[in-house]
Amino acid sequence: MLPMDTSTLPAMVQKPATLLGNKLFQMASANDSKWQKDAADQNFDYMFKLLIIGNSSVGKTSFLFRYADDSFTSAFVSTVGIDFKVKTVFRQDKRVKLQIWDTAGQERYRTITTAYYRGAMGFILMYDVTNEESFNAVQDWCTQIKTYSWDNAQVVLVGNKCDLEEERVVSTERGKQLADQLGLEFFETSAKENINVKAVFERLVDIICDKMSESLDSDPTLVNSQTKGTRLTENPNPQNSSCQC
Ligand SMILES: Nc1nc2c(ncn2[C@@H]2O[C@H](COP(=O)(O)OP(=O)(O)O)[C@@H](O)[C@H]2O)c(=O)[nH]1
Ligand SMILES: [Mg+2]
Repeated sequence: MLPMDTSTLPAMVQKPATLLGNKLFQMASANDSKWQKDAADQNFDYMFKLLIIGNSSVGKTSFLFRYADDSFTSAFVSTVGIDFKVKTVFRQDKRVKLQIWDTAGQERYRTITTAYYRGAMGFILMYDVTNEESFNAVQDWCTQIKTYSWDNAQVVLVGNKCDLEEERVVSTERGKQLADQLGLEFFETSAKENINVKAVFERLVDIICDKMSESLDSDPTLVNSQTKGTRLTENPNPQNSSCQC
């Protein structure tokens, strides 16, 4: 059995003071005042770390602000210094705390530090329906997820800016086709008009919860046993990733 490195565990944890998330929680709280504030609310059953990835300017930051704060600004504000936002949702009788990470401009280089992927349980892979290049980059982003994330990470493909119908260059059909090909669920959204934003997060949480129950059904000791915790570590070459790319 490999020694367990809890720093690489996905955030599929129960209360942070308990079980496998303990070390992860302590590490984050040491450096981050936002985290300390939000961590004070320990009234949740699960915490999931989610990432929004995709080319620069597809609308990731806007999407996060729309969901977390219900706000939108048409000014392009380059993402600097924002690490994550926290939001708690109720799904399947569970109070699920979401820690949603934005990419802080790193996406410009199409490579994001592997530390960013560490521990993520879900990804929103976003392109812009008015930008062909962002659509063509989806495959690359998918490969990055497959390479750097936990093998059970769940991914939803999102075509954002669907409010800009006249400027659209990627049809809904092509989006769906690519999603099918990659084995992902698919949504078209508008952070501006608040179309499908909540639906994307809720669906992602649901598929993570379903995946978790499947894992727990097949091995109920998975979450509760520290010794079996090795199975939750990252796998750089996943065999059963939901992402088929
Ligand atoms: N029309 C429209 N514009 C959007 C939408 N989402 C984002 N934008 C705009 O697209 C630009 C880039 O958005 P931003 O969230 O900074 O993209 P990021 O680089 O992926 O974080 C900004 O000018 C936003 O106002 C949307 O759903 N519809
Ligand atoms: Mg941004």
